[in-house]
Amino acid sequence: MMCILEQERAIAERATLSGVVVWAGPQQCRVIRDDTALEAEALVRRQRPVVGDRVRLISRSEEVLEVAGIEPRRTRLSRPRVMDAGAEQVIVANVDVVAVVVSILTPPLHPRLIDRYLVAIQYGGAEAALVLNKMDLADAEQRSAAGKILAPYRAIGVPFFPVSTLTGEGIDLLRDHLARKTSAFVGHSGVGKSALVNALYPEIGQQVGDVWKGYGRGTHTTTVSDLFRLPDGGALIDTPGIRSFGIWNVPREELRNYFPEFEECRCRFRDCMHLAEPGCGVREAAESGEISSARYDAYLRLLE
Ligand SMILES: Nc1nc2c(ncn2[C@@H]2O[C@H](COP(=O)(O)OP(=O)(O)O)[C@@H](O)[C@H]2O)c(=O)[nH]1
Ligand SMILES: [Mg+2]
Ligand SMILES: [Zn+2]
Repeated sequence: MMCILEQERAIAERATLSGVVVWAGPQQCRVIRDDTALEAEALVRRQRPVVGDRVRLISRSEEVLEVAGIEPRRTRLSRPRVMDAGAEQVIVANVDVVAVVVSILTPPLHPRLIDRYLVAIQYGGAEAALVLNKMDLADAEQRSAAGKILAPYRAIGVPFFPVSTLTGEGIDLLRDHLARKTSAFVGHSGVGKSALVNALYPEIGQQVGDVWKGYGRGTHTTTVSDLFRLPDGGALIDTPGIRSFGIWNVPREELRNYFPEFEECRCRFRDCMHLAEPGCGVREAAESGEISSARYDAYLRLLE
């Protein structure tokens, strides 16, 4: 019989095994530790590990590893659960950059999704980037129309990358921006998130084939997030396409903080919600075109 102290020490020793979650299923996850992929059961009370999480593992038996705990998340991207809007769904954890991917055509550009993502990204503590893919499909006129639609995001300083995975346009600049960081690609299905991973790091396509063989997963449609480690120490996370993206947990009075352009309007009311208050500087700036009225409308819609 081990005394309690010995038992605790043994558990502590076993629990020092830790790593990063690269794939998370409903009850299991895959954790990379050094260069080894480990399968672990993930039944942590209430909190489920997600891709990007650092977890501590414990061996429950000779063969079975179990997630014993999740390290506090440095950043996160969350949304309300689809089937249970009162609960949080963390999409990725501990990313430096969340790159919102849209395509210039097919599917058409929907900037309102970008507004929601930007709020959630800032709220979760990561940096945002905006990737406009499939530039090869667009003529000069379509390019300039997209440029106008996306101008408000450039105006607030979101790094912007027009790219084509087909021609390679803009891919080097994007790779430089993401170098040595952990980044996640998010956006609608079909915009080219998985194609981007391949265009940025063709050798990862190889990794997909090698590492994930035998797990019975489709090769092309991403149904869960995957984390790919990069040769430079960074990582890329490919996420499944989403139909809708809602804001999780941002209090109404805080929403305005995630629209950086409002600060420049110098609304003279300190606690202004920038709604219908007479003399509101933000409203006036939106009416005069000093800030984007589409962004202001997006704010109003999110407040509702
Ligand atoms: N024309 C064009 N098609 C692209 C480009 N990038 C991806 N695609 C196509 O868009 C479709 C969806 O790409 P995929 O990477 O699966 O999108 P995801 O759902 O966001 O991961 C595929 O048929 C790709 O071949 C691009 O730069 N130009
Ligand atoms: Mg995909
Ligand atoms: Zn105001």
